[in-house]
Amino acid sequence: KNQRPAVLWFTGLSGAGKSTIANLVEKKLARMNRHTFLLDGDNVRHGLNKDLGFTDADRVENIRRVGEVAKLMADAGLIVITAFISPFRSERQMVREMLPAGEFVEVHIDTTLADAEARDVKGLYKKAREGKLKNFTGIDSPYEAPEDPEIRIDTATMTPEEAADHIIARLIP
Ligand code: GGZ
Repeated sequence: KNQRPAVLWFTGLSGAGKSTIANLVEKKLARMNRHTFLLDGDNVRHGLNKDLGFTDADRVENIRRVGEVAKLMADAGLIVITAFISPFRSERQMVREMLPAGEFVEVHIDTTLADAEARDVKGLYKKAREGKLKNFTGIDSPYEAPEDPEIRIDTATMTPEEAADHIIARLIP
């Protein structure tokens, strides 16, 4: 099937639902016979980027490498979906500028810190509050929300299913 390459760049706090929604988007696009690849912490931070932690410099390098891989895959014609916190505006801008105009689609999975912390699926916020986990995004490391993302998902008013459908409708009008 003819498809326009794109990089759907998810950004948002830990626990916002980036991975859940990204997985749904990928599954739905596959059903539409689109060729996709999902890059996330599970397949990148354990392999290509296993030398990197969560200092500011390591996060920037994490995102730089993910951006370069996403670019290669988009050059091969894929719809690439990435699910990383990517907390800094400047690093997301760096990836945007790596790609041909229009290919980078910033998707803000917008949740309040209070909501993410209340859910705390993995208990990481609790650990961060107790000082057992340093440089945790939203606690003692910043999250710079996008000012003008192509797509904004308000997790308080949309289910993951609705979010995925909305993203796909915006991508493939
Ligand atoms: C933020 C951390 C940290 C710290 C471990 N800060 O909710 P999760 O568990 O599954 O997703 C988070 C993931 C974030 O990795 P990214 O590669 O997306 O981050 S970045 O884009 O900033 O490079 C969280 C876990 O790793 N995790 N320590 N200190 N998240």
